[in-house]
Amino acid sequence: MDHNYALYKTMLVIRRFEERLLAEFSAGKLAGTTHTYIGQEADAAGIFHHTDPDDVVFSSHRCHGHFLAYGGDPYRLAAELMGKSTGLVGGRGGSQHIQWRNFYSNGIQGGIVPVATGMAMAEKVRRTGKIVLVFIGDGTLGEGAFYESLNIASLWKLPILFVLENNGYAQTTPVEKGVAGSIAGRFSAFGVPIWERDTTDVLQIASAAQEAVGYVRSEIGPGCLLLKTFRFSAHSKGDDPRSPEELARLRAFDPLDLHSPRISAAERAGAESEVSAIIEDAFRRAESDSFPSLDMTTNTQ
Ligand SMILES: Cc1ncc(C[n+]2csc(CCOP(=O)(O)OP(=O)(O)O)c2C)c(N)n1
Ligand SMILES: [Mg+2]
Repeated sequence: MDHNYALYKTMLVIRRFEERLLAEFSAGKLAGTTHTYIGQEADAAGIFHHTDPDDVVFSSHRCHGHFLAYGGDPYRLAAELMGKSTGLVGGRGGSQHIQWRNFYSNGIQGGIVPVATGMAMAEKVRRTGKIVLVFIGDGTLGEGAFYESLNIASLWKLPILFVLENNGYAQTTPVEKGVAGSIAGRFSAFGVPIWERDTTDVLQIASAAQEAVGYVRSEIGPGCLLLKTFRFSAHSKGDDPRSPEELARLRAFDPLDLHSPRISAAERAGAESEVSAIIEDAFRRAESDSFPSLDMTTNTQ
């Protein structure tokens, strides 16, 4: 598949999945909460364009986009979000706690970082050639375990790529009010090299990811991919202190709009209809599936 088309389609799958998810919530079809990746699609699409299928991934509360770009099935994710037995973890994990192949997510901010660091050590000891990617947000820089992990990862030269997606907010707190000093400085203090990009252009993110992933895989040590991005939707479903004007201004950074001129109008239309069929099928099948048994002693998967 053409490089530009593949990147566009990955971003479109994420965008349409998340839009549909918000619509399902508004229609009262889903319980709990969710955090969507709308606006940040170029990060996941660009990064997973240059990873290996067996690499290990740790994601956070905002995991759907990472999971879909990793190659996860939208139907199994939709079923998980609906609490169905066909979901990724039998409907028990919901939006933030999913697992499939080497993909793991956990909603406790920073909680995944030491676990990911330990997994990187395991991959190094077993000489598998796999690397670990761990995604965190700007608001997670306040978690102490993150710095302990950076220290160990650097000392022991572990194959882990820290991906920091700085979307400017931790829920409703702007980054300037929560993070002192320089973000890059927090990595360089531990001797971790940084690939920093202030763009939502998927091609630029993909090329930075290719370099960073190559460095980490070469067994020299950990790396950091430091990406500036923008979330267009609320933190979860309705909590957004930003004005309509600010949200409108952000649309200039829409990664799909930036990338779409690189493919033809026919390709754009083709991607739209293919993706819309995938999303429709995912949610329709998930909705008709059954809920797991409430008997906790049985394995529902
Ligand atoms: C230890 C912990 N504290 C608080 C929360 C509640 N919480 C969930 S996401 C979030 C903000 C996260 O901000 P950031 O790391 O920037 O990620 P983003 O939501 O912007 O993707 C908060 C406070 C949590 N999940 N875990
Ligand atoms: Mg943030």
